[in-house]
Amino acid sequence: MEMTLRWYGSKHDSVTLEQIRQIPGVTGVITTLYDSKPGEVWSVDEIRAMKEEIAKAGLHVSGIESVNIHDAIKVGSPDRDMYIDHYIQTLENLGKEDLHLVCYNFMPVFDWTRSELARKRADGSTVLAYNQDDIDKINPENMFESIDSSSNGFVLPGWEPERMSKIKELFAMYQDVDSEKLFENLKYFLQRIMPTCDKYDINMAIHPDDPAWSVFGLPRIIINLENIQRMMKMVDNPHNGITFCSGSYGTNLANNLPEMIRALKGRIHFAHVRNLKFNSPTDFEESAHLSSDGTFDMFEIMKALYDIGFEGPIRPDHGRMIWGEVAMPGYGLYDRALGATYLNGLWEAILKSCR
Ligand code: DNO
Repeated sequence: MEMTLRWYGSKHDSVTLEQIRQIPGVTGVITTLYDSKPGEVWSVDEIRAMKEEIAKAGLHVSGIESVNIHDAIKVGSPDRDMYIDHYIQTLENLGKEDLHLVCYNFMPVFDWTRSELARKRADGSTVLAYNQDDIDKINPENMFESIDSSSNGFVLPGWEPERMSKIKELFAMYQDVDSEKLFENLKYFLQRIMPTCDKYDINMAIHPDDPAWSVFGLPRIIINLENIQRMMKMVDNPHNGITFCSGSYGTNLANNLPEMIRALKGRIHFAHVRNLKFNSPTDFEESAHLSSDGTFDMFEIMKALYDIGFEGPIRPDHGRMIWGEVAMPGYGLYDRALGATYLNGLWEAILKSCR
């Protein structure tokens, strides 16, 4: 495995490449073209410039998170083929630039969802948190006003003001899209892109829906082992794989994370590893990565990845806000650096004890 950190680009991230370079054991970054919109073609020049900037800092691009999918593809509207053509062109350009990992998601309207961006914990740190009762009180069509104001002006992906102005339209687009239809549209998309993935050896790594159940009445399908297996079988190609995100699959306590990892051998192309602390099955907060601070046994998760021979990039996932840092919720430097170091420590211990 390779330890990496997600980086939002020099224009948007408070964390610098120089800082990332100084985290022991982190050699790559996971990034994207943050100013591109879903449906746009990424040019070779833009991809090359991104790679060069990162290489100058002594790091490399380990994978793209994300090449986002246009809603037309998710709902299967008549113009989807044009957007899939654009996606294929972007994949080709990434392949030509020797980039071989693409994380994406197939969540309708929103990406990951939390009800609080800065819940205060006993030690004074703040964390992202989710409470179903709070979510149930939100009318998605007014949700921009509903989100808590303690987040220094940051919003979750998918909740940007420019999208919020179109929210009614977005919900209307998904009106006739249930889980079956979403599966069908995902299959159509994957079938069309696989020849390009084969040609350039690009691993597609779908990110789970977070939380792993339907939110605001919208269908969510990438939520458990059964559905992942269905997705892999319907387009049975090793390039059709997943991002194993412990914090997303872990939102549903019925998901046994180490067991899932073992069952998905060969199809996990990327791993997001973090912990959650549950206060009830529908109220959780994003704890420190350490096993004892949350609900998951992080050793067992790393051990399962080791046992399946996982060789892809791992990134510590959302971190707490600590030591007075002001950054995008979940994506500050300090706690993610602690997370990377802890995960590297677990990995070293596993490697040495399994020799
Ligand atoms: C959350 C992230 C997700 C992920 C996308 C992938 O922190 O893991 O936003 O990047 O769902 O497309």
